[in-house]
Amino acid sequence: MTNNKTVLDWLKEMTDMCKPSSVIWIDGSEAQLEELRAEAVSTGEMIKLNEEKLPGCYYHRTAENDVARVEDRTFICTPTEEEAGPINNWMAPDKMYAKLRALYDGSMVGRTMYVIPYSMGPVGSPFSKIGIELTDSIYVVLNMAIMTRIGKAVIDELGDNPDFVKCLHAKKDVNPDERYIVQFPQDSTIWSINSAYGGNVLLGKKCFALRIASYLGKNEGWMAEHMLILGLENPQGEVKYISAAFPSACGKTNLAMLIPPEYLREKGYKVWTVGDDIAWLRIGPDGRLYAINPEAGFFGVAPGTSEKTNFNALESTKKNTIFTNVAINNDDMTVWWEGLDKNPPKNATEWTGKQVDGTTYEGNLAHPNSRFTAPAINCPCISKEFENPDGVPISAIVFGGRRAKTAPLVYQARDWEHGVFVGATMASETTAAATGAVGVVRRDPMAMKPFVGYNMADYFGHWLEMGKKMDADKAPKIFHVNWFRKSDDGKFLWPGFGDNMRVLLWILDRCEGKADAVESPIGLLPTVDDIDTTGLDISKEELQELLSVDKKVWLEDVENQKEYFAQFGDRLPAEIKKQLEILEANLSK
Ligand code: SAT
Ligand code: MN
Repeated sequence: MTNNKTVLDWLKEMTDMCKPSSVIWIDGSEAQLEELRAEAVSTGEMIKLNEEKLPGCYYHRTAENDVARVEDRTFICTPTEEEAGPINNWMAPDKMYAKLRALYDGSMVGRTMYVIPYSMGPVGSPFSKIGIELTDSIYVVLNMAIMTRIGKAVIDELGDNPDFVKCLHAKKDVNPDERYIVQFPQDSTIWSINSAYGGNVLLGKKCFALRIASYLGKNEGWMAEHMLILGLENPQGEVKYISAAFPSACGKTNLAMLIPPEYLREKGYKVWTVGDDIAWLRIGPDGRLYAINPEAGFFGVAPGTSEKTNFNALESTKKNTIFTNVAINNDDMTVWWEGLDKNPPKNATEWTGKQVDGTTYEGNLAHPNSRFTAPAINCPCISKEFENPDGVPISAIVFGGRRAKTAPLVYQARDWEHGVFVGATMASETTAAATGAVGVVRRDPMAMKPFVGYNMADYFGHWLEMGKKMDADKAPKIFHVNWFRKSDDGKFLWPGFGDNMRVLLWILDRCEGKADAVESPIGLLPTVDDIDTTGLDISKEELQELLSVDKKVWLEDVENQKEYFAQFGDRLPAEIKKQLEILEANLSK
């Protein structure tokens, strides 16, 4: 498929090591993909679902020990430990290469290696970057075909260029003790072994589009962020774009595909989805910040997705979708998960493969981190700008997390520097998207804790640098939201989902200088009258509680922030220290 010497030399080195019985180039044609689907069904790797109800849809089950990203086995192998920083696992590149070579050696004997050329971003866009993933898993090929642009057009676009991200994945025997997800940023190389689950093996996603890309972005003056991108259209037909960072499984897909409350729909408001997980951002010729979604599909959390919570996501999964670790309704070969509806199938296959009566079953039929891989073009509200090679201009950047108590519903940073600090002090209660305890508060700056490909302190510095390159009136305004605030008796205070639009409207009005705000120790807050509660069953007192800042709780958080920042030592930008001092002083007044 190519005469690119760098590609061919690398491929030879990898095949000499992994020793596959055959090598197949993925050209991206539907005929080839269809053959692979048939093969995966014949070997049991995938199960064909009901062709009438779910045309083109397949089911895949991973090993029980292999159901989420494994952060403790994810490494950033920079030449020095300093470069990877204190929150990444690190090993010297030589040592890691040697260790992994031994594991990869002969790992594909008797198996086929697939060569997948793929583009993150529309092929040929100035934002886009090319990768090639070698894998022995058809599941990976078929997922990559949904999540990225693949095949001949991409390898043609690469031409003789030696500049591409070299990705190697071997399923091996899925041994969790020898599972490694390793990034070598200086070599633009990703090696993954002993997993067959989503984010560990679809190497274009977190490994490339965030870890490697954040490193490239720092060197090349752009940003790779864990952000959704949405367009909000007002009744005059003007669309403004917002990008928002939340940790995994905190509702990015839901926010990206939000359906406005009825009274706003009637007025003519609409939301358009550009991306649900990753944004690549560059400063455009006009000095504004532009974003593309480098992906071509959604790898969304299935549980909790319903007609009511996310109609558009559910619609997106109705055709040409791969479901991973959800439950099967054996009667009609459709899928089910907790929160889809109140009618679990009686005759069900649990995600582990166990046959159960779903109506009497206790526990989860679908794994809490079960997923759908759906083409973005299936989404009823996909933005017209989705394929725009120049991206969309960003008016507001929103940070958020799950905080039962601390963070108010919404507040605005005073300026870019303060906004970077707000992002840097993000924290959230953990979810099932990564292995480990669920519900524990952890600091997750810009939702990038598991995804930053270099020292987090330098990453804060890069954010500050990007701000210096934009005039204050052109740079996006920065906000923080928390949909998950709870009352003392443990109930969510805010309805969330479509009603989050009410908060987005305040945010955009602030960007245009049309809405009021009041100063608070942590930033600019709306008053209870600034958030439109038309048709909502929420009292002024409850809204007041949602917008309140408890200084005592915040001062405790400041202590935790200090401890967190201490690990970066002298590398922490002075500006972050300054912002921390301002916050503490404001709270102590
Ligand atoms: O499994 S993934 O890392 O791709 C999804 C996520 O955690 O957001
Ligand atoms: Mn994510």
